[in-house]
Amino acid sequence: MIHNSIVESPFSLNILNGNLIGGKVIEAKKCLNDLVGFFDDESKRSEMKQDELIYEVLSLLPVKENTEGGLFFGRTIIHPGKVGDEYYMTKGHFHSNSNRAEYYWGLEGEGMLILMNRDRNTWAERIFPGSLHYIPGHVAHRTANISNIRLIIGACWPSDAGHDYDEIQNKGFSSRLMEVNGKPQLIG
Ligand code: PAN
Ligand code: ZN
Repeated sequence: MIHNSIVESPFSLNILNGNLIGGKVIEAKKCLNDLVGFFDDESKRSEMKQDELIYEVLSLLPVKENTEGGLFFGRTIIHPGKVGDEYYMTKGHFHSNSNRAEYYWGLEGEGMLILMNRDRNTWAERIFPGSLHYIPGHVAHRTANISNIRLIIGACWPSDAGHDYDEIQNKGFSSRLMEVNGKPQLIG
């Protein structure tokens, strides 16, 4: 039993790049071949190098998935690049427990947080080192890298949020973030 003693936290965070150490940290990597159908130009995506790494996620899970009242903490790196004119991005999801909110913040690089509500209205917020984003419940979220370097973001979400990819997998977001005349623009 811990009684009246000073203990070290089992977790540590590299504040510069979001690397997480300690506890149960799981890693997920997504390559181009994991993203079939997510980009506008599927034929271009299918002609590209399929094992190119697009994004990688570290998630710190101090409690079991679905625990009510717990919090998870994550770090996502989105590598720079485009499929045609569309920036590399995460799949995007609603939370399975749809009303669960989330915080994102920018650590490195420049990007866009693309948000879509249940009425399929889409908008975006610029991500930069120090930017802080509150994602309300019932809002789908994905991040796109609009810079030439890695985009690194941190995230914190409830342990009973869950991830629901179905609507995005089937219908996408109502707008896509494309490069138009060298600048990011929401199209659609
Ligand atoms: C994030 C995302 C992470 C990867 O941790 O899961 O950035 O994006 P996809 O899950 O859409 O592939 C989060 O929003 N958690 O809830
Ligand atoms: Zn989320």
